[in-house]
Amino acid sequence: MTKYLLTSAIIASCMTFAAHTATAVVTVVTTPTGVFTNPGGSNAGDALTTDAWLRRNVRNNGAVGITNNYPRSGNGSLYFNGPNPLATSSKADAEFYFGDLTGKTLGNLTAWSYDWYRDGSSTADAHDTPVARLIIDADGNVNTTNDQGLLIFEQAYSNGLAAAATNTWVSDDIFNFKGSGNSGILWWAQFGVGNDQNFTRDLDSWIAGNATPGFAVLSANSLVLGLNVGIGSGWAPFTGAVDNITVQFGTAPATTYNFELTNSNGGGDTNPVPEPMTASLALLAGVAISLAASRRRYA
Ligand SMILES: [Ca+2]
Ligand SMILES: [Ca+2]
Repeated sequence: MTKYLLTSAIIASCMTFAAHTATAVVTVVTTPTGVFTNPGGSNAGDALTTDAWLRRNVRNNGAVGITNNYPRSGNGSLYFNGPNPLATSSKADAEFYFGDLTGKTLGNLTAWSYDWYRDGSSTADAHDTPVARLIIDADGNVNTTNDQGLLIFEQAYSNGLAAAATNTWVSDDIFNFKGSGNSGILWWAQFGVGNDQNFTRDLDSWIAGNATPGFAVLSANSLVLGLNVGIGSGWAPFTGAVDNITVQFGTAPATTYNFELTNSNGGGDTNPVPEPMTASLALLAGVAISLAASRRRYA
C-alpha cells in the first residue's frame, strides 16, 4: 500500500454513541458533478473551499466523481479509478474541509465510518481498499502548519492484511472497528515529514500521544480540519467506490454524506453551498498556499 514518503501537495448527529446506533443526519451530496480526471503527474482538482466535497489530489490518470457505476443508498456513490501501473501509480481523493472547527477535536470524535467497494477487476494488492483519512492539525493551532497531516484508515492493517472483499459493499466502522470496542489501526502521514507507518496504534493510542520520534505528537486537542477518502498512491490498477461517510463530534448530530447523482428524497440539495471567503477559509487558503508552494506529496 502506500509506502512512499510524503511526496504531493495537499492543502491543505442525538447522543454520544456511535453512528451505527445513532440517528445520523443524512446529507445528500450531488456536487461537484461529473468525474474529474488528470493525466498529468502533478496533483490537480477542485479549488479549495470549506463545507463542500471536493475532487482533489488527482494525478497520473486518477479519476474521482459522483457516478451511478456502483449505486449505494440510492442512485450513486463516489467513483474512483486509477488505471496506471505501479511505476506511475494513479491517485485520486475526495475531501471536505470544515468551515467551523468548533469542537472538531480528536478527543471529541464520537463516530467515524464509511462504506467502500472494490471492483473485482482491480489488480492492485488484494488488501488494497479505498482509504478514509482525517485531516489533522496536531497541536490544535492552525497557525502552525508543520504539524499537519493525515490519520489514515485502511482496513487491511486492522485485519491481518487479509484480502479485501470484492464486488460487494463493505461498511467499516472505524471508530468501533468490527464491534471490537476499539477503533481501527490508523497510520500517520505528516505533510513534509513522512509516513509514520507504525501499524499498531488505534485512535486511543494516537490521542494518548504515542508517536514515533521526529513526528508531531497528537492529543485529544488535535483539530480535525476535514475528511478525506481516496485511492493510491503506490497502487497498481484499482477501481472502486465510497459512500455514506459518517462523522460525529460530541453530542452534535452525526452527519452521513450520501453521494448521489440526484437528490431522490425530494428535498432540497443538501450539499452546502460553499461559504464566501470567511476568516477560517482565508486561513485554510493560507495553509494551502504554503503547502502547495513546498510541492509536498503525501500518501
Ligand atoms: Ca498546528
Ligand atoms: Ca449514495
